Amino acid sequence: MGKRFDLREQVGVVIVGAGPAGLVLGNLLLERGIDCVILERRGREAVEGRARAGFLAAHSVRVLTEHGLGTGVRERGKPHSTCLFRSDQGEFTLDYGRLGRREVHTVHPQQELVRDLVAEYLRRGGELRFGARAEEILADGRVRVRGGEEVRGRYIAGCDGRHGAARAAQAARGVRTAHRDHRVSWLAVLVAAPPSLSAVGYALHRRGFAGHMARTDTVTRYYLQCPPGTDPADWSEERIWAELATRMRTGEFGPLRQGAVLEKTVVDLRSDVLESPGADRLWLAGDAAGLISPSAAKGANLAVLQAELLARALESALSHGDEKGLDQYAADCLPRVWRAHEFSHWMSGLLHGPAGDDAEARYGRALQYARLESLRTSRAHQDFFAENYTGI
Ligand code: RFL
Repeated sequence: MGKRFDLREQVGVVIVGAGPAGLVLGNLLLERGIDCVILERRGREAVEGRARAGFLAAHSVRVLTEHGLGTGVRERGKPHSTCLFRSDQGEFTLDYGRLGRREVHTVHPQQELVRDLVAEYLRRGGELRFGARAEEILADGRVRVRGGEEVRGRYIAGCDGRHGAARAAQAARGVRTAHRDHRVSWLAVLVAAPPSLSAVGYALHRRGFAGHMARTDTVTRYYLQCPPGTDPADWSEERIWAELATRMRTGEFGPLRQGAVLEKTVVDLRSDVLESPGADRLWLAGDAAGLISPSAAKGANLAVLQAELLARALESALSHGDEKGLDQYAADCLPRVWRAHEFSHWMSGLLHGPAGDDAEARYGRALQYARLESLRTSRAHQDFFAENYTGI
């Protein structure tokens, strides 16, 4: 697909993984005249059909636009700037677009972004091999692909997510990971119905958190907090709508627009960060370098940011022989990543109260409601929220 390199030759950069990180990186490298090849273990249809994120930060949109990748986002994306919080204390909206740096999100489903990026990468003449699973990444720049083939790169960009070969290679080198299991899971549901609210909806409830997020005019994402280990098959459509109605207090605030459930998966809220996103020939970006729980919708945005920084560093290494930029990549990434994690963790504390009714659970829930009340009433808290929610 696209231009074919003789893969026994060395290419500038072998990118492993065709998610947002790998595809943005590939496009940026081609724009800079650097040859690269993307290896993706799945087929094209699976890659382009995988519904995950939807909220692009202003910085991500800027990166896409500045590098000729913003047509789809501009044409089909919708600006978004309001959150709505519900609890037994009532509801309030937070127009974060009018606070902080006045930055807003653009709602553009991840699978559409991926489709745009694949098309543009191929249009630019890039080589993208679907169904090519990297089995092992070797220190000398070779990547062993399932089926026995080897691909060689001056550099390898590990953009293959949390369970990919790049992480395994980093672990084998002794790179450590900082990790938090939030001990919370979400049933993530995609429904064929228009959004029910004009805002992102966050509902706090004794039975657990429920969330509402627009995706397109005809598709909406809902979340229901559920115990870790939940089997999505235990959640029938009736049960999903009944639970959403309870937690989103539709009796008080009005019904949800219902439609067929297109997809339901359980996401365990976990976060981790590799203490180093790379060295020598192997550099990681996106979920491969660190996984962030989806509570603040940061994952895809961090992937775009890291791809942008890594493209710049790889360009100076390959075009000017200057590898200092690659060390700088680590130094530039980690503080931003940690700030995103800190806010994501803060959001998780806001959205998830402890279960049960013992003294510790009651204490934890009271803190959760105090945080919500600060957000409702304090301009300083609202500014903190706006800056961190939209920033990256
Ligand atoms: P991806 O998207 O997982 O892509 C990695 C790619 O690598 C391939 N791969 C391999 N290829 C070759 N060889 C191997 N050995 C390979 N191993 C894996 C995979 O098939 C895949 O195509 O990682 P990337 O590019 O780092 O992008 C990260 C984002 O996808 C992720 O952070 C976000 O989706 C997280 N996320 C959200 N982020 C946001 O910014 N805003 C949101 O609103 C948002 N909502 C979400 C989310 C994640 C969710 N889930 C399912 C965890 C909602 C959900 C439900």
